[in-house]
Amino acid sequence: MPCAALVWKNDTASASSRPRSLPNSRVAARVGISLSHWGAFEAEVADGRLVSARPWRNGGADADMIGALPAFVHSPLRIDRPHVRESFLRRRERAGGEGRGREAMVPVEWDTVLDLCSSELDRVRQMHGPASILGGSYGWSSAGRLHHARSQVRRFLAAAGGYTDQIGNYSWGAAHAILPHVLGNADAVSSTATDWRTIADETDVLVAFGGLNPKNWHVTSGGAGHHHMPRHLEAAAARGVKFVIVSPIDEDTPPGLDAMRIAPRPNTDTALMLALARRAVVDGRADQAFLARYVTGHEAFSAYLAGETDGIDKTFEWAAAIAGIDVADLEALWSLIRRGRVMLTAAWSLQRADHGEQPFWALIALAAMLGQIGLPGGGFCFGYGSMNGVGAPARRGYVPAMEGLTNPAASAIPVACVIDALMKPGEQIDFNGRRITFPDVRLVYWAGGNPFHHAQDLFLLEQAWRRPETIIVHESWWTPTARRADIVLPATTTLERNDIGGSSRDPFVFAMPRLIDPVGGARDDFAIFGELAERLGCGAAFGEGLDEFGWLRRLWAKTERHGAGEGVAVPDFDSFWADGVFAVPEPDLPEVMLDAFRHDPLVNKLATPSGRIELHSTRIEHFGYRDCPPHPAWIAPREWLGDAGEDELHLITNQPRKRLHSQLFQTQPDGAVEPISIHPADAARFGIGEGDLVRVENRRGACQACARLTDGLQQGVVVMATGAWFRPDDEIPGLERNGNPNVVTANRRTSSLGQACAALSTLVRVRPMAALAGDDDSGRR
Ligand SMILES: Nc1nc2c(c(=O)[nH]1)N[C@H]1C(S)=C(S)[C@@H](COP(=O)(O)OP(=O)(O)OC[C@H]3O[C@@H](n4cnc5c(=O)[nH]c(N)nc54)[C@H](O)[C@@H]3O)O[C@H]1N2
Ligand SMILES: Nc1nc2c(c(=O)[nH]1)N[C@H]1C(S)=C(S)[C@@H](COP(=O)(O)OP(=O)(O)OC[C@H]3O[C@@H](n4cnc5c(=O)[nH]c(N)nc54)[C@H](O)[C@@H]3O)O[C@H]1N2
Ligand SMILES: [Mo]
Repeated sequence: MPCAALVWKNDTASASSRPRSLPNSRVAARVGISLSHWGAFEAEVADGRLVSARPWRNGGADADMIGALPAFVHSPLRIDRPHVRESFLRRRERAGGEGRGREAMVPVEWDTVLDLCSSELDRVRQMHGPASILGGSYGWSSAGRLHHARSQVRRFLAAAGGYTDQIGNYSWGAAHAILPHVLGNADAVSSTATDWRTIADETDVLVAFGGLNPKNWHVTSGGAGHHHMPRHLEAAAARGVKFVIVSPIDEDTPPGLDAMRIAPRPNTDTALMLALARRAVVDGRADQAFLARYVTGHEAFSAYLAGETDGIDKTFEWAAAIAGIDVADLEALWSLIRRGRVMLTAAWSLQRADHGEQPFWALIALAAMLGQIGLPGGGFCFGYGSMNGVGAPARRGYVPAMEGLTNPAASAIPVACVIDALMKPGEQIDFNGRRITFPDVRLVYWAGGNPFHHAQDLFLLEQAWRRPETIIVHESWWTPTARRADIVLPATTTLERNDIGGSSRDPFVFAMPRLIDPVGGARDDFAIFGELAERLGCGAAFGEGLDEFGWLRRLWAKTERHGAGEGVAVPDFDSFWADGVFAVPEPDLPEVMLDAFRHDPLVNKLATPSGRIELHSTRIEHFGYRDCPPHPAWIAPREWLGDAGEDELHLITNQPRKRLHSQLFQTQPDGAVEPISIHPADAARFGIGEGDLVRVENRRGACQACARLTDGLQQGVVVMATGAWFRPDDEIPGLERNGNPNVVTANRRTSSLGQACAALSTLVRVRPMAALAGDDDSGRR
């Protein structure tokens, strides 16, 4: 059965040469500048509608993603009015959750719905306590810092008496937990990265575990004016930096880059890193002076590498067998990195897997052996291939964040534990040395996220989602999450409100003026929460008496203060707003991660117990977790190719090329199904042809996908991007139609330490869809 895969007009960003005009602080500017997470753009507005959008000023943003904005903003899937689920409107919390996603949604007036929301919040807080309101509301929301929906909902729920929050994130949850034990904080994923200019100047070899996939450089959290990662890479390549790309798929090598490729089985990078570290010791290449001065625990770690604790010497032969590569690949890699200036990097994807703490810790251990941590262009760094702006020169602190409030309920769950929290109230779990007790969730409040995209095992989430008494969602579109709410409040998009936007990984701060009127009856999240706060008697705590521009001025004042502290001239708010953009001057010196520590490890000691880089952590040892030992270690994933059935394939679910997760899916043609990349030999084994509609399945569920045959990936591996909207089949239970791979990923976390998303450890079977009828039924619920 053939299928329509998703198509896009441009494969590369085309820059705009149109003149830029000043944004207007009110409606109806002809051309205005604004910002999305996928880049700054020029918006052309006519008759109150956004008619076209182009990347701003040769900024390198993806022209397809920017060009899709009019279809996005004016999509027929925009929610035009508040809606309430039919039986919930009649019976409130007694309606039960079974009808979510199935029943009709009834349009209601704003006043009615706001009364309903405030009385539900009040009821649940009075009867069950604030912790029974789950309001962590994970999700990217949109660019613009005042109207950032997730910040708004958490601020509101804190003002209204408290809620259960979510700790960490999906992007680098495991790193967020492990890095403070090793380096004293998580800056190496959240903010710090060695400047690309020092790589161009100093590096001899850059080894990228997980590759440097240019698709990920379309996006910056908060949005960016510059997308110059390809240029940084070109500069490095031009100077002769040798690149090594370690990834199961070709697409992780930027086009035109003459790189050495190693294609390991997914989730086996830790074994490669450990074997290289072992070889450093054996060859006498381990930098003993560095280890003695800056590192603790390398003796215990080296003993493990030698097999003194587990009887296994971590040789190249050992690692190559685990990773399914030739020993010669490791020899070649070792001969490249044993001398010269070496930068080791890992994509964030590596830690979004079973025991995802280990590859990041092992990378630091290998870099410590080579002794170049803290030197320009050397050592290690995370995420060069993960997001635009990692390692780009930019000053921090100029983009003001919306202020949060302390959560009086002091309740929180790890971000990826939503299903378990909903299904197992009162249960305790380990989490990074603590015990967390799941609250008794009665009300879920989500604004700015799409859990029916981002969570794993979505058919299980559907079951868990039936349990709460009340679910309130703010959305702009009828996403799968909005469809599964009891109360849906339509939110404006960034173009319909005034804001300030930008990212600490980019040298611009943007004014984001309101360019069109709210579409339909949509309201700003901020305005909705303001109304609810008034009804709940916490209006002053939430809004502090400020309106939209009052808040924008207050936020900008922070930027001005920050500039004053650094001797950078920042315009006053009115000039900034009239100019539309503030270009933050480049930092004087390129950033080099951990250079101060290297310079003086006593004065600038790390915030670890030893003040040094910890390759053995006594703190983690005391936790006693079987799934997170006290030093970097190889632990086989629960699902991987080393222990797979004859017909099982490893599914990588990476970030989509031309979407931001599930955002922009609504602009893609109706009936289009997400592609799955599969090796021709695997396709032949299962009778799959190019363009065939296939079923991707395991015991958790199945989704459709459109087969794309390519020998650009390792046999046994298949790749699907995330973000297709969850659309279960009406008749066949356990089958999803649009190609959302999170129906087959597992509801499992990295370890007791991180309790983080481990989506990238998934085995599946892939079959032609036509074979469905005669196939066995074991995959379906
Ligand atoms: N299998 C698998 N799953 C993954 C991943 C993976 O690698 N593999 N990656 C994970 C990662 S790293 C992430 S970050 C998550 C992303 O997960 P999410 O952040 O939940 O994904 P988005 O699609 O960006 O969802 C944002 C939602 O907010 C809505 N929104 C945007 N602006 C506004 C606004 O102003 N107001 C309101 N009320 N709503 C708004 C959008 O319409 C959209 O529905 O996914 C995770 N899931
Ligand atoms: N276009 C676009 N860009 C994005 C996003 C988006 O939605 N769209 N989302 C942004 C967000 S929220 C985040 S957190 C970052 C995420 O950044 P990453 O986590 O780095 O991105 P991914 O695309 O999930 O993975 C990068 C590559 O890692 C490879 N890989 C997967 N598993 C393994 C493995 O076990 N070993 C090795 N060696 N390689 C492996 C895959 O081939 C994949 O292409 O991306 C950001 N960038
Ligand atoms: Mo992410």
